[in-house]
Amino acid sequence: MTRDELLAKIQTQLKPARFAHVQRVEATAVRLAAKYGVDQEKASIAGLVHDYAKQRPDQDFIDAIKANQLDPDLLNWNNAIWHGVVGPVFIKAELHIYDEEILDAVRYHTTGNRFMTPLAQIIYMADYIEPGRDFDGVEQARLLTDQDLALAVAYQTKHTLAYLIANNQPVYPKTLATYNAWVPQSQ
Ligand code: DGI
Ligand code: FE
Ligand code: FE
Ligand code: FE
Repeated sequence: MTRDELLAKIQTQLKPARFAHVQRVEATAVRLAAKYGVDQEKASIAGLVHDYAKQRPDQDFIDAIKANQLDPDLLNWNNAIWHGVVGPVFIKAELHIYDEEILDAVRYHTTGNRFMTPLAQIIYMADYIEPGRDFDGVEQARLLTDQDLALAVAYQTKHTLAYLIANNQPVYPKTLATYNAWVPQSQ
């Protein structure tokens, strides 16, 4: 599939604002890949597909979790978690992308993971700092991402966890595992 064909398929799944976001994540991820010696084509594809499943009905995810015998605890969560963790089911079936490093970058883009390849770290950060993002701390996150990817991953993970706790949100266990793996050792 060419990039234009991939873009056209993604566009059918996403509203315009979300489609614009994934293209900014792609551009940010390709830039970071060049800087950090990561495969730029993988960064492009992972950036474009990371939110592919973001606007699907909940029932699609419930069906996919059952049909693929994924962790039944996933049924206790929602789209915020599903679109990353379960998204690769749809990316494989509909976009025919099977590269496990790309699929892992999608799986980990929301919660992070104990182990993340440089590609997964880049997608995690590109999603957080793409030029359309505007929140307290985003400038610091942008500076850190250009200086030290691991410190940037730790920064995002800490701030996301603090945000969830401040807002009485449930913390997905993998988000906490990401915190434990990346934050204490970053000091
Ligand atoms: O899909 P995006 O909006 O580009 O960004 P994302 O996939 O990084 O985040 C989606 C949402 O998930 C965002 O509102 C933060 C939220 N989130 C991240 N970790 C957790 C979480 N929500 C809950 N409840 N628990 C988590 O551990
Ligand atoms: Fe997302
Ligand atoms: Fe994110
Ligand atoms: Fe995103």
